[in-house]
Amino acid sequence: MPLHHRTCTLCEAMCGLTLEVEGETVTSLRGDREDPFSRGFLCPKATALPDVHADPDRLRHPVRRTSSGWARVSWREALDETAERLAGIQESAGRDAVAVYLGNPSVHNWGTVLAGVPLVKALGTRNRYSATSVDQLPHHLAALLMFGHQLLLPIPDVDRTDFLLLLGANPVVSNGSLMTAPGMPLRLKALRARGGRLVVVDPRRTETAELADVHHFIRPGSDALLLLALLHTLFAEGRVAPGRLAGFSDGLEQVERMVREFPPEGVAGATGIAPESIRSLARGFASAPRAVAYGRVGLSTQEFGGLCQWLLNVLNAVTGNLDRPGGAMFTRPAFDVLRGGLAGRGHFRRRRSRVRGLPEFSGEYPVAALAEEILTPGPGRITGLLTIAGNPVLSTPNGARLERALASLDFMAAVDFYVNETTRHAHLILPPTSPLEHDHYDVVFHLLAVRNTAKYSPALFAPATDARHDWEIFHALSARLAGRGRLGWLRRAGRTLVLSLATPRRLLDLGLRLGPHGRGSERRLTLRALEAAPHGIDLGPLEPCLPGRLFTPGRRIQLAPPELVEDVARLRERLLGPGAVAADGWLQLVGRRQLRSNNSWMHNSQRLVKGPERCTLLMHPGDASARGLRSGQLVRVESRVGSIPIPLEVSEEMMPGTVSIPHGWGHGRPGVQTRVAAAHPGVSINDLTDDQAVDALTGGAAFSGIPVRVVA
Ligand SMILES: Nc1nc2c(c(=O)[nH]1)N[C@H]1C(S)=C(S)[C@@H](COP(=O)(O)OP(=O)(O)OC[C@H]3O[C@@H](n4cnc5c(=O)[nH]c(N)nc54)[C@H](O)[C@@H]3O)O[C@H]1N2
Ligand SMILES: Nc1nc2c(c(=O)[nH]1)N[C@H]1C(S)=C(S)[C@@H](COP(=O)(O)OP(=O)(O)OC[C@H]3O[C@@H](n4cnc5c(=O)[nH]c(N)nc54)[C@H](O)[C@@H]3O)O[C@H]1N2
Ligand code: SF4
Ligand SMILES: [Mo]
Repeated sequence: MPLHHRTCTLCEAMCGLTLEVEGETVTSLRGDREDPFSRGFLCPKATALPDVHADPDRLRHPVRRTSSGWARVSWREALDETAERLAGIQESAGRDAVAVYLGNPSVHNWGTVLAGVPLVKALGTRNRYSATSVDQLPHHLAALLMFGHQLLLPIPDVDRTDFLLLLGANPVVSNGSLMTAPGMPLRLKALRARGGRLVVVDPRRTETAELADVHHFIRPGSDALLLLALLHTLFAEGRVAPGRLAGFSDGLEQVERMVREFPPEGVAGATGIAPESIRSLARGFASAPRAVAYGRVGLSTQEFGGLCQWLLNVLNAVTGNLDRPGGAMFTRPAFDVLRGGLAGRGHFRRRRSRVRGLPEFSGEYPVAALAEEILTPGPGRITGLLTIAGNPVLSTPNGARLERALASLDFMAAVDFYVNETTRHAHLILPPTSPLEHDHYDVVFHLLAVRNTAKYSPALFAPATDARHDWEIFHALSARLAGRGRLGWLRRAGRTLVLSLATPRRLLDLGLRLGPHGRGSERRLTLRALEAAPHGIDLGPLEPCLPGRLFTPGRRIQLAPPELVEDVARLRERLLGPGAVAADGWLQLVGRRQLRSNNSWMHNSQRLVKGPERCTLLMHPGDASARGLRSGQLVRVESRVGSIPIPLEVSEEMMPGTVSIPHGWGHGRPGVQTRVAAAHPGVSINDLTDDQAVDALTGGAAFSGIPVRVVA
């Protein structure tokens, strides 16, 4: 039986898989040992790829919501009606009356990445939203302001470092994020085995913290103070040594002045970390030959997420660890969207959202504003919505309010293959092919990988008759909108011709040829060469590339961008000011991820949900006994916006005063058509998180540290 090799598209790790099939059934799935990057590693979630493909609940043709349930409609009807209704709303109420939301899997699918731009342009709305503002927005802001391009993200060189400082990340479970590195557990063990140090800062003693030399509990939302105190210590003890970076960096003195007022003693109370521990962490980091600090979801989705990602970059830079092996490095992917202006550099605060005045970032508003933009009357109100590969009812703050808003829309369409908590509100659902039915190349994650590699995966199964790929759905909608006068250039150039030329395959081949390993290089990489190497091609370790790769004027690193420096006053006021002490009896809520879940859409695989109930509230024994609560008991958790019942799991893992709930659960809502998930519903943490709690700088959701009460 021929073996099929492909990249797993479920999370960011890009593991190579080897599959065997009989007819339409996958009979075996294992890690591909010959994949030069993942070398056989895979996690239990990979089995969900065949499960999703075979899932009887997966939609295989467009459907319309009717009073008696979902009814099949033809593609022509579904596409015509979607384009007509969206355009109709825009023609009567203005372009911004239609909003679009792009969810996480859209970055794992080359079709949505490459064909999404013309569609969003054809819609021409300012009401663009995505999962970015509940995820990695602060990384893009820091990259834009410091390095001049929103996608020039520094990646921790885990395989060569001697000291890894991890804050608000749990890569043993998540397998890494903005750090594509298949087999993170093995890579962390290898770091320890070569004598390197791993330090984890997290309000929970996570699976990653279990592998660490040192773990520090930290009060949720206070990491920016810790980072300022680390920088303070480095300056105070003369340990600042940016090395060659000094020649092309601005703002070092400003940073020095700014951190003066944050000695470790001044932040110990707010962070919960002792001054001596902060000093010793700073010393260990600065004296390691190669060190890197990295923070992920727990840092990005907090009230000072913007400050955190900036200060992490500064910490790496002032210790000379930016752009050097073993530090934080930049990639040179074979398909380099940073070259030739394919991806815009980005912009910030060009305008503000209508109701709350939250800032745009690169043309998107924060999704925490979506519900109010639908519910608040007046000119510019959203009455039509297109969602693509997302489930914002479960994944964005105050999902219950968003759900009420969705129910009030004049028209909603979704490009998705499940009737989930969000898409059940759509009038029409347009389902794309399954992940095994289309070719794949990681346009995004090669850009974020700890090593330069390239791999092309052909489709495993031919698409079912009458099935459409995401990009075909997008092209069909774009063409219909262009026909109504949108994208004048597209109409003039002949829309069918242009769109039929711009297939993902053609764009990839062109991108590879124009890329750093293409035409102008020795390797002369093409799509055909990739197709001849089914396990993927190794393109070598990350290499220093600054200042050449900077996009700032004069190619200089901006260590102290004014927008970020100004925000320090807000931090000081909020966390060190008089009102900073939490009221008695309140706990701080944080989230967590689980090995056999992937955001909200992996719970319809029986293999992944079996076993004991996983959607539980973790609480420290001291907090449980103070409330007379015990493990296994059903408790009620209440926040400003909502209240949910959930089983309690008492655990020493938690920092006293904090509790944790995994996100992505809550499938008990009526009308959801995922039968396995509905039998293991859990509850949604985002029925507790607050749409009003955002990082005022970026508008990103502040999930970390939501105040809650817990009662029997
Ligand atoms: N409280 C709290 N909330 C969080 C987080 C947290 O840590 N805590 N994490 C946040 C993060 S990091 C993220 S990324 C978001 C995720 O939030 P979202 O992106 O809104 O939601 P997902 O759960 O990823 O939903 C993915 C949907 O895409 C569909 N899908 C899968 N593959 C494809 C495809 O190829 N094409 C199309 N068209 N559809 C597809 C699935 O059927 C599913 O319905 O959640 C965020 N929400
Ligand atoms: N198995 C699995 N893997 C996944 C996903 C999944 O759902 N399941 N989702 C994928 C996605 S979309 C993403 S974005 C990545 C995310 O990847 P990670 O960021 O590595 O994943 P999380 O488990 O959310 O880790 C966040 C950590 O931050 C901690 N934390 C919360 N608040 C704070 C705080 O204020 N300060 C500090 N220092 N820590 C805090 C939490 O306790 C948690 O341990 O994972 C990806 N991989
Ligand atoms: S770690 Fe991520 S990419 Fe690797 S097998 Fe698991 S889900 Fe797939
Ligand atoms: Mo994410």
